[in-house]
Amino acid sequence: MTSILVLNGPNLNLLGTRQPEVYGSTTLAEIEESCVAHGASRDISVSCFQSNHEGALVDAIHDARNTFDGIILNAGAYTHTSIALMDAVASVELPVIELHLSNIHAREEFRHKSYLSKVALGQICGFGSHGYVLAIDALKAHLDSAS
Ligand code: CA2
Repeated sequence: MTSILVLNGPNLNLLGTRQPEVYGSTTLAEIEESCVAHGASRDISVSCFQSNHEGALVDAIHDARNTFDGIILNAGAYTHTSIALMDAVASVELPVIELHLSNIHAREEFRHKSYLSKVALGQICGFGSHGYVLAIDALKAHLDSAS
């Protein structure tokens, strides 16, 4: 069975409580439930983890190597700053889809740069919480075509 980790970074635990005009009104718990349910309907095991700490996200990426077939990563603001996360993604040699709720390219200039894009399989952004489901399907299709 395909196994996917959905990994969320800093401040995403606040989803649904503030800035709904930017990030929507769906909570992280609801997003995680929909990811698990969507995966189950397609014979994909989905596990979810969120942390506000860069090192914990690096550890989760390292630990994924022996457990998961791929990762969906919304690294939040670390997307734009973290060479450590970029190096972690490059080191595990798992397919990683970079995910953003908002269209980072249509926002402030500092959000246009992503260290993760250099090492990710691809990027999905601008589709709100639906992006996670799109990413699960894209990752599954990639894994099926690679096997
Ligand atoms: O659009 C995305 O998913 C982002 O990764 C979200 C990050 C932002 O720094 C990235 O540029 C794009 C911010 C997440 C903050 O989430 C909040 C949720 C509710 C209230 C406040 C912040």
